[in-house]
Amino acid sequence: MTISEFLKLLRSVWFPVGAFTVLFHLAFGATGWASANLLNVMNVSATFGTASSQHLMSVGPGEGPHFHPVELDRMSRIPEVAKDASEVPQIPVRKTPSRIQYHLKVQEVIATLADGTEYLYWTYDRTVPGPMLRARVGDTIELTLENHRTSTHDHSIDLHAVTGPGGGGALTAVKPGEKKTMVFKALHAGVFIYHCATPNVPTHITNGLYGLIVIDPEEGWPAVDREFYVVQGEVYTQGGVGQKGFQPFAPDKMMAENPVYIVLNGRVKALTGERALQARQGETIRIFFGNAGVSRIASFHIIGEIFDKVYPEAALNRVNTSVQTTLVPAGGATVVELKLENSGDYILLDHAISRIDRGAYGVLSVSGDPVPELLSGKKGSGK
Ligand SMILES: [Cu+2]
Repeated sequence: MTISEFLKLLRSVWFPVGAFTVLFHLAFGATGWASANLLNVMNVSATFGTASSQHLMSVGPGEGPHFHPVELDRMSRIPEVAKDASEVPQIPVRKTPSRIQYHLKVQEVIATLADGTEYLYWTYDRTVPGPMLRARVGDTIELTLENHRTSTHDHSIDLHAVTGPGGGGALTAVKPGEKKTMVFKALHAGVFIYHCATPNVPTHITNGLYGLIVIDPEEGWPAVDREFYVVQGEVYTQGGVGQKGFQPFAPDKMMAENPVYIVLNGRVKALTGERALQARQGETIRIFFGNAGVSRIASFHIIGEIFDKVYPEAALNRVNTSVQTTLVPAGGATVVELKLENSGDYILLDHAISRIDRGAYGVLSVSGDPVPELLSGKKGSGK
């Protein structure tokens, strides 16, 4: 064998393995997503399928998008998966950092997605989004992640508030029935998405494994009367919008970035009726708003209101004033503050407004009296 033949042979062996290893480590860090071993990475470049599961062609890290037939009788059903927007933890303003403990449990559950439509959600603590976590900048957070024994998949958590490989994803990778604890320090104040980082990552996120962690600045936030917690997410079902019955996950629609539903707090109408955001005229409110993606950018807007303040991308060094609509990237968040001068119902939505027909809306209900100086006239008879 000549030297050039030897080098050729070496390249042919090294390239598929070595190049993938290098790219994978560059993209995700040596330990991030470490549970996705190299064999998995290489296997996904082939399409394969069985009667029980179908994997899509993928060049992503780890297992490709796929779904398993759901054994409906074996999964737990819960009456409500939507997170109540008023469930915002409050922590006192402190002069010094502290140590905070959180315990989250991943559980896969069947719940209502829309009227007459059910979906198998993967949840942190049985709600979508998962609980809002909160700490102060400089705090040390001890986070335990537990995976319910009935889970059909491994799970994990990557918090965008973490500084370190994978955002903690590899340190919290748990098999069904396991739990693991990681400790991290919050270096940056702001509002950060957290999500499952177990391959196939977009599948785990879109199924419901996401939420927000708020890291309060040292001096705290400006005083408001109420705070709310809203996260936009996408759901990819095999049936089209409004199709009744249990709807399995549709990996092909996710790959095509064509969500069937786009929802606020987990399901269609999660923030309407008795579950609307409730406030009183004259109050000032703050909304922590996140976008879990997995494909679309959100254009957050409240019909009939103007954001007095927006912290763009939830960055705290800059405040924009008098904003109508603010962009929230996939995997990002924003903070808006507004004084409620008038009363009535205000629709919050993604103002890529065709999405309201996919569920991307909720209601802010403000009790009080109409203010004719702000808006007056006679309702028309038209529809
Ligand atoms: Cu997961």
